[in-house]
Amino acid sequence: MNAPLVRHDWTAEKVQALFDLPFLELLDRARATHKQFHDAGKVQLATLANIKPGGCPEDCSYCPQAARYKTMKSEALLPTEEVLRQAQVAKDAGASRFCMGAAWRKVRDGAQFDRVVDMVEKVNDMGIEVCVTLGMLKPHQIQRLQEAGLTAYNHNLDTSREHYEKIIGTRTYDDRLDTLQHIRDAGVHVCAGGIVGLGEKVRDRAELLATLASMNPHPESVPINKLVRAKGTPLEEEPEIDVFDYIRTIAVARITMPKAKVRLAAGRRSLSKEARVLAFQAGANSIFYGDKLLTTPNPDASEDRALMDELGLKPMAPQPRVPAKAK
Ligand code: SAM
Ligand code: DTB
Ligand code: SF4
Repeated sequence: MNAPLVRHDWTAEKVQALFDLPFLELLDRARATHKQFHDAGKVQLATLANIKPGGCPEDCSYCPQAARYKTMKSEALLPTEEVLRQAQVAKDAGASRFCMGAAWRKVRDGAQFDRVVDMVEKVNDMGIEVCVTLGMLKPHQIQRLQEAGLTAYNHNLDTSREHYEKIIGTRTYDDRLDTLQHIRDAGVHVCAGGIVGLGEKVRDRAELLATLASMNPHPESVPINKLVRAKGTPLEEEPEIDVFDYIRTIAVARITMPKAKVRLAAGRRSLSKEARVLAFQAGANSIFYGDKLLTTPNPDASEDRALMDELGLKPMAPQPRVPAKAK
């Protein structure tokens, strides 16, 4: 077995070759990489909060928060006190990262963004990592979030460039890449991953991971979502993918981006206990923790704690990019 290395010269062909490995061989390589670069006894627990639910003008075919599918009502930006209350609950439950999501196409300067910047500062002052996902943004906007103490910004590429246009028509792959570059340039950690089960081919998964793994440096976290087939969205009836195909994607993300936190993200509820264990074995070292994702259910926190106890896995301690301000 070749020694695992951090490389940035990945091509879709080289990544596809990993997907083509016999399953157990792939798992062995991913586990070896995981153990070389991480404490394999630790899992990052990241709790999600939907701070601005629904009403999004985009047409992402998978997303129940797109206004056009009339799947839910649009709600206002949550009051800051409510968000801070949720962050405290997450911290007390053992989460090391608090991720706030808004169903926005892009960030607009103004009172609402000012409030999000304030939330970031206050959550960071609680001594936990803070992440937001607010859609596309410009350099001066990520700069403000950076100064407020933001640890990471989540912005997913979702799939390959080619498959992307079958899933989203209201923005381009290059729009996504531009935002990722602004995040990197501002010195905020990049959280970027994708979704499997969008009707894509294995080749599309290889292209997505090759794009992420060609970045230098690699994204610090890589969420691998399994499509949650939300009622009322165009992908509601999309066939469920084979669980091993999902695990393979995690393993390949681990091998190609050895230092990243690879997150077993949306769709975990559809996995058996055994499949969740396989995902950890394939190199996942982060999960969304808490009973709800943004609009859909996640495994109960108590169920996750029980599984972690059974496997001897411990939660990672928070490592905010900016230390909390002294009171
Ligand atoms: N509006 C912002 C954006 O799109 O960047 C932030 C929130 S959006 C809900 C964050 C990510 O959640 C999407 O990029 C997508 O990868 C993921 N996501 C949304 N709906 C999903 C679903 N039904 N199943 C799996 N992942 C989903
Ligand atoms: C990510 O990659 N997955 C999260 C988070 N980043 C923001 C969102 C998953 C959403 C799943 C569908 C829902 O609950 O609405
Ligand atoms: Fe809007 Fe984000 Fe949902 Fe797309 S994924 S519809 S941008 S909230």
